[in-house]
Parts: sequence; C-alpha cells; structure tokens
Amino acid sequence: MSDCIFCKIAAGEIPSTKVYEDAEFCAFKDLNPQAPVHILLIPKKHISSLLELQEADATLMGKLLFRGQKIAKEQGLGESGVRFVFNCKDDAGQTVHHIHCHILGGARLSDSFG
Ligand code: D5M
Repeated sequence: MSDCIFCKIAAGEIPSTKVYEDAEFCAFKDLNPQAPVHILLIPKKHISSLLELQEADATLMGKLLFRGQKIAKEQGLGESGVRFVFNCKDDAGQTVHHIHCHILGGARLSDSFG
C-alpha cells in the first residue's frame, strides 16, 4: 500500500533501525519504546490487522511467530520473559494499520490491560 508507513519501512523508503530482515519479514525498533526492548515485527505483505487475516496467510503468520521467538531469544528475553502483542483496530489502540507484532521485554512489564 503506497501510503502505509510500515510498507515504506519494509521497502527501505523511510529509515528505521532494523534488527532483522528477509524476503518476507522485517523487524525494527519501535520509535516510541514502551520497554527496554521494544521491537516491531511485520510481514512485508500488507495486511491491515489480525482481524483481516485470510486462511491463505496462515503459513506466513506461523513463520512470523517463529521468527518472533528467535528475535526475542536473540534479544536475551528467552529466560526472563517477553510479551508478544497484536493490537487490532481502534479500541485496542492500533495506530498503524499494517499488522505488526510488538515484542516487549527487558523489564518487569505492567499487568495493565487498558
Ligand atoms: O503500534 C504502532 C507502533 O508503531 C507504535 O508503538 C509506534 C510505532 N511507530 C510508528 N511509526 C514508526 C516508525 N516510523 N518507526 C518505528 N516505529 C514506529 P500500534 O499497535 O499500532 O499502536
């Protein structure tokens, strides 16, 4: 999508601090970190949110979750713990409408859900 900021990051058209990239995914540091480690992992394919996932995306998203596990471990969160979050649509606070997995850790995270 031409006006999607995360599509532009995936294409290298706007700067980001990437921690991982391959043909299907990229992961980069969140601009507004909510934890000592706060990484966003996205598929390069534009999907608006988890609520718009299609059956055909199941393999892609399975690979994304496995990649998220690897990134979390590489960031040293494999023992201390990590939170994986997908915000979907307005009530959940989704602000960028390109599916993304927040990978959060490096400190004891709040139990707050809103
Ligand atoms: O989370 C969207 C997240 O995206 C939010 O934590 C800020 C982050 N963000 C927005 N623009 C950028 C750029 N350009 N680089 C890195 N991070 C960015 P949501 O779940 O939609 O609320």
